[in-house]
This record gives sequence, structure tokens and C-alpha cells, in this order.
Amino acid sequence: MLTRIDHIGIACFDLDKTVEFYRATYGFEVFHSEVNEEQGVREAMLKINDTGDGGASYLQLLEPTREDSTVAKWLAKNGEGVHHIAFGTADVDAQAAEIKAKGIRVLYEEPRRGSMDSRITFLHPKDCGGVLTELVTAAGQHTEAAEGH
Ligand code: MC0
Repeated sequence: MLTRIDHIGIACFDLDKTVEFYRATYGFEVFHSEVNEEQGVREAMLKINDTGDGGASYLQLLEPTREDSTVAKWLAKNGEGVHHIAFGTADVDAQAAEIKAKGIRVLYEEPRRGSMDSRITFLHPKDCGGVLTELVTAAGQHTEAAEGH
């Protein structure tokens, strides 16, 4: 089951400047920041609210760390803006399998490491109405309900 919008990923050229925009305009503060070398991004998570499933919803601001990263490629083509949407689930493996069985391309064979030690995978935007879609299980959110998988 998908139980929350985990985050909305927003691609930007200058992370510090974008963080400042969200702080000055809306009052959102950085909850967490990190570099994810595998994904080629430096990112800031701005927490919006906790959610009823034990998780939370965030804005995820993304700056590329290298020119061959997916975000750099996307920025060169589209400029700054919404890059992807992420749905939260207690069991990313089961969700990915279920969605794959519907004929939608799941980009990773096995979920990879996402922000704050979450486990993530992506669905191909061409199979999702033009929206790059991520599935996320937050660290510590892999519940008993998911133990069967
Ligand atoms: C590419 N396309 C998109 C898109 N990226 N459409 C909507 N939203 C996006 N973000 C479209 C392109 O416009 C193109 O359409 C087609 O998909 C193929 O794209 P491409 O530019 O030729 O690039 P590919 O095929 O090499 O790669 C696209 C793909 C890739 C989605 C497979 O970007 C990918 O693997 N993304 C998942 C990983 C990722 O994005 N990581 C960064 C966030 P046309 O019509 O021109 O053919 S990391 C993150 O978010 C982590 C840290 C976290 O949440 O914790």
C-alpha cells in the first residue's frame, strides 16, 4: 500500500540559493542534507509534516554533483522545476513487484539507498504519464506487515 506523498523532488542549479528561497518565502527549514554519490546529487530535505503512517512528507531539493548525473541531464533539457514525485510505503519491494506486474517499468532490480537511509526505486516516466515516480520505504518503516516479503 502507498500511504503518503513522501516527497516532491525539485531540481535546481544552486542548492544554497534554493534552500534560501524556500526559507524566506515559506519559512521551511532544512531537516536533513546529504550528498548521494550514487545518484549524483546534493540534496536538502525540508520537512512539511508528519503523516499518519509513521512517516513524513518533504520537499527534496536536488543539485547535481556531476555532469553525467540524471538530474544534470534533466536540468540541461528542462531548466529548474519539479523533477519527480515519491510515494511512501512500508514495503518498497512488494509495491515495486505489484506495479511491475502491471507492465510498468521499474528501474532498479533491487531498491537502492535513498535519502536518510531510505530504500528507493523508480518507475519509468514514460509509463507514468510523463511523471518520474519514486517508491520509498523510510529507514525504520519496514513494518511487521512487510515481513512476509
Ligand atoms: C527523463 N525523462 C523524464 C524525466 N527524466 N520525464 C519526466 N521526468 C523526469 N524526471 C524523459 C526524457 O524527457 C525523455 O523523454 C525520456 O524520459 C528519456 O530520458 P533521457 O533524458 O534520454 O534519459 P535516460 O533515458 O538516460 O534516463 C531517464 C531515466 C533516468 C528516467 C531512466 O533519469 C533515471 O534513471 N532516473 C531515476 C534516478 C534519478 O532520477 N535520480 C535522481 C534523483 P523524450 O520524450 O525526450 O524521449 S535521486 C533521489 O531522488 C534520491 C536521492 C532520493 O529520493 O532519496
